[in-house]
Amino acid sequence: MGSVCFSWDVCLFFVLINTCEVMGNVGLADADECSEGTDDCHIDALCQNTPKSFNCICKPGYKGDGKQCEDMDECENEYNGGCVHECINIPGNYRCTCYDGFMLAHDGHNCLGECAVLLTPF
Ligand SMILES: [Ca+2]
Repeated sequence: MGSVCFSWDVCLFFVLINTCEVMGNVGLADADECSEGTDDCHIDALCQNTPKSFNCICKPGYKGDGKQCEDMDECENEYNGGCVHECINIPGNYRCTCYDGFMLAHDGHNCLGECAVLLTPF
């Protein structure tokens, strides 16, 4: 049985093709930076693997470009975060609280007065 190669030139040609294919595959192979932990997303960002790259997206409640994310202060706006009484900013979220004697409604924003107590004559 003779060699597969008929001449050195042909042999070299196939070696080059193979090398190119191997290198090409390495170049095209996608590394999942997110699962490898080589991404540089912020701790409060979500890493999203894409072909040849990855995206960093700030988690809900955070603002930024993904490399830098900071908590949004939902209470800072003119609507007081939509809270009827008090708004408390917390990392990645916010919550409403009510003055003494009031209960937070199921919608998490309104406050329900205790009518029974308020209407009781002295
Ligand atoms: Ca917040």
